Amino acid sequence: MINRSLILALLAITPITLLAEEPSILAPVTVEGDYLPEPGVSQQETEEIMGTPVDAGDFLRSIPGVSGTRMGGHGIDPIIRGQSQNQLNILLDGAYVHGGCPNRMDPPTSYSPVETYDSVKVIKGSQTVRYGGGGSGGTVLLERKTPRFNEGQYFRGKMGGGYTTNSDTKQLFGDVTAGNTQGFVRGLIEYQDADNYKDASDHETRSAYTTQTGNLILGYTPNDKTRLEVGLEANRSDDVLYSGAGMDSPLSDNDTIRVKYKNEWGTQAELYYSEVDHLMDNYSLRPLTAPMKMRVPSKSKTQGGRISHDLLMENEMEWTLGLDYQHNNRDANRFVGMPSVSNPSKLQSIMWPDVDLTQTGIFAEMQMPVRDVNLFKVGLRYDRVTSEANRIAQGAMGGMTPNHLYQKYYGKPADAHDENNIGGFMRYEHGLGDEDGFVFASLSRSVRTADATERFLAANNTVPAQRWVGNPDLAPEQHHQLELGIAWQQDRWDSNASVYYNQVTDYILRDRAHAQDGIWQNDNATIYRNVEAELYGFEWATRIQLDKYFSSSFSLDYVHATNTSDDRHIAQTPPLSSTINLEYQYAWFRLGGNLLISAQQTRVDDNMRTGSGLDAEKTQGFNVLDLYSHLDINKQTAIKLGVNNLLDRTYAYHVNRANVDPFNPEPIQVNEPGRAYWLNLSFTFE
Ligand SMILES: [Cu+2]
Repeated sequence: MINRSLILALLAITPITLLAEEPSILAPVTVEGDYLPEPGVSQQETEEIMGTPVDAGDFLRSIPGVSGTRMGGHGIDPIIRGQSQNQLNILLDGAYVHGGCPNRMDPPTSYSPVETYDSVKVIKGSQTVRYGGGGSGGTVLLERKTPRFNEGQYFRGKMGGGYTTNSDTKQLFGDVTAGNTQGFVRGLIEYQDADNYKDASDHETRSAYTTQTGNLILGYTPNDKTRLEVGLEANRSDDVLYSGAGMDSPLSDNDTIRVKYKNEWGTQAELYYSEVDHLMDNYSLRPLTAPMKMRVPSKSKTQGGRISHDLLMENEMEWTLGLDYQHNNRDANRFVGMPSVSNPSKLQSIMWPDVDLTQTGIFAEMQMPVRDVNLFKVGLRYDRVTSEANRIAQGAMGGMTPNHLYQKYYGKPADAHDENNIGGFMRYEHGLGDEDGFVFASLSRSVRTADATERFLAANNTVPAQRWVGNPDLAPEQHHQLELGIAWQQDRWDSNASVYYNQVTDYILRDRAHAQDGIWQNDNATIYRNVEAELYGFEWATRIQLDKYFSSSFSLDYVHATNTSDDRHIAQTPPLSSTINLEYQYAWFRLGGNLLISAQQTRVDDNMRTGSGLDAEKTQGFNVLDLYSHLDINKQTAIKLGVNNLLDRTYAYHVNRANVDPFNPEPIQVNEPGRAYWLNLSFTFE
């Protein structure tokens, strides 16, 4: 359960912070309304969603510059600026939910049906230190913002559903809030059921899933600026099929509890506890083709909190001071059995040997105007990180312990590990005189620690290439980034662009053991090691209002990633890609087309004998056209209708998953769905 001492400690801090800071407070700072689109920042209201995204990862891929890997129908894992997994800080309504699958069948975004959130904010790169250490690639905030009821208002709600052909996806959701000015009760539910889809070559792809979400939020809102919320959320994913993996997942259950508080003096506190139970096997949802049955039950528990305080000083200097804490525990076992047994029970590997990872941080951010038109921002954070694994000496099949594996591949057993990490950023925005726009330069350092998989994974196998072993001695990844950008706006045209250069010390590279000292040159076990790396790229987005009815937008993004220690390409780097959009809007009607163009990717690391073999291959470019429409029938009812992959192209994103199926370790690119028509209906009431 939730660590009681943590809650008490955080609660104890609240009044002290208040007392200490109260005299200098003028008002809490809020930024709202129309403002210049900031380079690298996008905020989307989930009302604007077109079609039925499978999960938040699927939705994020529709944002220019965000890519994602697909292993099946569900659980798309996002990539921003060539960075993924723990290089991104992903918060689900303030909470960290670290998935339960050692093979990332369930990234955090798989527990977040977008319809149950109010907005999705993506901050690319390192522009804030508020949401935890690391986040070198970016921060994704899925947010629920229940508005306070006005006098005489007691009820609001929205219900809807959707259908997508091809995968025969059926979706229903409901969002109902009741209360008054003093408080509210909000209930959110979502249900989705999908069959396998066919790619455009008419090949059926194992991608079916069923997901259900229920959410109850109780809020106390004594005035506009004070609120206390308690949220209980349950997510259930059942019978999720993965064509890109050697196993499927009969169940993934996530429960999350959140407590949030903010007051009129600018203090905010959030506490959360999330628990994931995940199960995957290679026989209950597919015919057994492997020589042995395999079953991997696993668990991930995360608890944490954040308390921060905003101050506006008399010289318009705005400060945010805060403290955060996060503890994650992960445990996973792989059991095997003969094809004749019903429930494999022989412990073959301790995949996650009861791993504890604790991060405690303090942070400060400040921004101040300089001569009215310029802005200076600075942030600094310190994190204390400790990690240890508790089952490293326990024997699995053949008496093999996790420690034996660490010893074999890194020359020593695991030890408790700690880090003291310092990160921060500095950013200067220079207003462009009369024109509405600015240029900026920023420098940042972000430090991300290795996760349970990178540090302690211990999957054994008699065939070396099918072993997968974490490195207990990994140093944290240190990103040093320089970013230059511009944003400007004229009456019909706005545009923003940025270029960045990221020099990474101790980049955590997933590789093969042949490069390790003292390891047989043909041992291709999956290992992790620190290398030097260099990532650079650019993003450009522009939108133009052509006339009263037509608007168009264009985006272009690119990242170039190199392991400079070995002069090798970094695997899983998305290619140059672009989106072109044209939209017509007339009062209650909107019609648009979206073209995604992806270039070929030839900078790959696709050979496990000489490199990591994590890329499936060099990938051809593709382009895909989607059409959408939105019709407001009346104030309450909206219909959306569209078609994805109109030209029925057979294609797969370059980025793919690594297949850790011991019987078939080759990475597989999973084709995207062929042409699919979709319909959404929603009904709003008050
Ligand atoms: Cu799994």
